[in-house]
Amino acid sequence: MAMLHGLFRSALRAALAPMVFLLSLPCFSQLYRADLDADFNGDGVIGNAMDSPDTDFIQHVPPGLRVKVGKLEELVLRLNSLYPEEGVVELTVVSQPDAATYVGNTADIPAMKPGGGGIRVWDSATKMSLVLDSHDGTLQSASWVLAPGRGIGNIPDRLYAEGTKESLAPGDLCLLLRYWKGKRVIAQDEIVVTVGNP
Ligand SMILES: [Ca+2]
Ligand SMILES: [Ca+2]
Repeated sequence: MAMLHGLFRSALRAALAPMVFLLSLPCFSQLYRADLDADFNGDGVIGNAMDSPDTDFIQHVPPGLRVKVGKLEELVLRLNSLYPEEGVVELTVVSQPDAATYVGNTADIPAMKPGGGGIRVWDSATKMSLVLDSHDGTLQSASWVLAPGRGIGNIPDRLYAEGTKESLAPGDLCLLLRYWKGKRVIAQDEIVVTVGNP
């Protein structure tokens, strides 16, 4: 009986192997993708070889992105979706001493009293419209609903983070980009942020 069991498991593994291989290919693993990037190494360029791809830890480990009080740092949002007119894309800021532990969070994050550094996130380099404010409970999260005629192309591909309050500890801010489908996060990325004085 045990031998039959083993044979069945081996046969099942062999049958599923091509499917697992296909799903691991970049073209399939990118069906849903949420990527948040910035100039982590401070060379003025976003996305060069020295910047972190998603798999690198530089953006997830304090100090992460360094932002100065009163200065803007460009953020790049990249989203891919098999169904670009379904779901909700959400950007949330957390200001807490343990902000870096929010990396990988897939639960709802309630508005909370800020306990770390401060940032605002603007829609443009000219600060036309405020998207997030870590120290305003009504602006700690922003979301974009995807619907027919309002797909991923309507979500900003660039935003601008401005330091408003110096960090109390490295990485006490976290920006979370999450792509929800129903109650499930299907793609996400995060940036840990430290605010310093100029
Ligand atoms: Ca990234
Ligand atoms: Ca760079």
